[in-house]
Amino acid sequence: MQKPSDIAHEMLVRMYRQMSLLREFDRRSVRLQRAGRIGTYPPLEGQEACQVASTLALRAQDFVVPTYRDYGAMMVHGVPMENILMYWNGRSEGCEIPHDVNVFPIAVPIATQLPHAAGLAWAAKLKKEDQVALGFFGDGASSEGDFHEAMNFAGVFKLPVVFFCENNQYAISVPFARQTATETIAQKAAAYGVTGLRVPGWDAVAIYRAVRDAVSRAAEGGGPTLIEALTYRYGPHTTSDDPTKYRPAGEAEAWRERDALHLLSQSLRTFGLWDDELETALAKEIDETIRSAIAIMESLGPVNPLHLFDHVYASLPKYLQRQRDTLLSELSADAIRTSLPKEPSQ
Ligand SMILES: Cc1ncc(C[n+]2csc(CCOP(=O)(O)OP(=O)(O)O)c2C)c(N)n1
Repeated sequence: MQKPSDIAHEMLVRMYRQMSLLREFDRRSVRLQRAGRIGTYPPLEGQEACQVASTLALRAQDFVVPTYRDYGAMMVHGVPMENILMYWNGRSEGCEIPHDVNVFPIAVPIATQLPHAAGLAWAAKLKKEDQVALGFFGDGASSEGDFHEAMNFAGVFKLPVVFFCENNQYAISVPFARQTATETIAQKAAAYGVTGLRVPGWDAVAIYRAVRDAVSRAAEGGGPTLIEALTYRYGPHTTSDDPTKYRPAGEAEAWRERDALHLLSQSLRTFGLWDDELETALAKEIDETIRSAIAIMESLGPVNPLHLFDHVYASLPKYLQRQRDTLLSELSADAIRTSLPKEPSQ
């Protein structure tokens, strides 16, 4: 890679530091899940550049609209790491976004966040506020109606929104070739009068440039962009599945040969911006950051499953009240009940 003349060196180093933090956070989260210290977890290893470089190209006033795998983007835009751990530990506190942070909560239903991103952009346009929404989605989400509706709406109203597809080649076990008959996802943009482009998901600089340019175009009234980043998740879809059942042997290893983190590290070293001493200091800093986030998450004690019923209705409908009563009696009968906080008397 040539030393970029259009990106500050501090930004390149920041990208590398954030991507390193994210990789280590992800590996430890998988281990926490295996040890029963958090619940099901969707690993992102392989997709660090997609999430970090894209979000670093935003301005603070812009919005990040994530899926369940985009907590890298969420953290870069200001969501504390411990909140992400709390979310995957089943805590409602994990859904809380600090008030001054422009990040939407995690979306688990596929593609529903894309009309939200378009809606945010529409609101910004109507209110004449200089804000762009960056909505993430996977290749699988491009088969959902919500994707097409969001693209159409954004195209018709020329909204300041960037749709960012992390094409990690699989929707759980469904490979890209079974997902769509088109050669790329980026080309679908043409059908909606939207700018479409494809970038290598292993090239953090290319991703940064693509999002930066799309954000300025959107902010200047040039309308939406669909960016497809070619990437790969090295691990399972979530800690609940086994990718060896649906992926050819050696495929993940082949993708590792163009690993985004490794490539960026090599480039920074060639440019004289990184060395072993900085790497050792970074590893120590990352270790402390993650340990502290885990300690905060674990200091909250065991999760109360009855919280499932909180925060949706002011008063529970009868059928949910019945479900809550059933769960409460099952928990009472179970030994686990002894470790739960006492029910407040109503
Ligand atoms: C509306 C809806 N349908 C089905 C599911 C089940 N589901 C969870 S993840 C997933 C695959 C999504 O793949 P993709 O959009 O490529 O994202 P990735 O997980 O690869 O990041 C499916 C079908 C869901 N969560 N929501």
